[in-house]
Amino acid sequence: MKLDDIVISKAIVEGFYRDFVNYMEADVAISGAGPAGMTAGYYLAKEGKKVVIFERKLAVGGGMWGGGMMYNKCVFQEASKPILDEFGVRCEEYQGGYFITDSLETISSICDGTIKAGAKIFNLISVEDVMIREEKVTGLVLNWSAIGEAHLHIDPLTMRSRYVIDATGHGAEVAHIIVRKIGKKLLTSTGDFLGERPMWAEVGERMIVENTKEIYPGVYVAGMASNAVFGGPRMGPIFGGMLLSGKKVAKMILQKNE
Ligand code: 48H
Repeated sequence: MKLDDIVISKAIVEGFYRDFVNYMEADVAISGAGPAGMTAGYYLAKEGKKVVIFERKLAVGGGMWGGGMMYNKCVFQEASKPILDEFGVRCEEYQGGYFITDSLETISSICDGTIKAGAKIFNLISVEDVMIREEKVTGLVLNWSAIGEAHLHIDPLTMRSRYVIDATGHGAEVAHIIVRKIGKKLLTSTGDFLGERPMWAEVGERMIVENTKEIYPGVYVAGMASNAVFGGPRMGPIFGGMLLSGKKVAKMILQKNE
């Protein structure tokens, strides 16, 4: 077989185009492919939902790659171990109930599981706005991350979904967009974004799951963004809460049964 450069190029462009058009309508659109966003995507896709995840960066995995301060180990508490097992991430018990994993194995296994469960991940695409109809978020506004980096004035494209999950980490970007565009209408005590509190692993990990909630009709928050929106502490380099939060948000959306 002789290789044709143009066939290679056409295969890429047409293959991508087909996927992109297909995922312009989905059941659930997730902003951010960190541990929380991918875990949510996995559990939703596993139950047959049409799930798309948009990730700003070239690589998925968010804040997991560097473990703690570039020591590339991740720590998980016992409650999250069944999720690690489900993804096939190997772990070692460091001491009573604390498990350590290799961060690269953790990310690649979660990513592999999520995609194989049926969720589609688009990298290099940023969520820059939301669509709101009758006081409900109905989809996301997307642009190539490189366009933002280059400060080019180029209009975005849109996609529609029944539910949106803000899994953008510390930045809680979707929540910020909502407050910026339509005012203090989040489902928090003040309607505003409450902001992340100082480090406290024990409380931060508990609250991250409690704070995994709907923040505006049609929008849920998961992972670090939950504590940023609802005013919970950061927890440092322990990642079990991110997986538990991703699993919880998937369950909440599945219970809607729509
Ligand atoms: C598309 C976007 C956009 C956007 C951001 O930061 P993440 O890893 O978030 P979580 O919640 O899954 O995990 C948090 C964890 O990594 C962490 O930071 C911890 C535990 N910190 C504790 C502490 O004390 O510091 O992933 C979010 C992802 C990233 O990959 C971003 O690039 C992406 O979202 N993202 N993608 N459009 N507007 N904003």
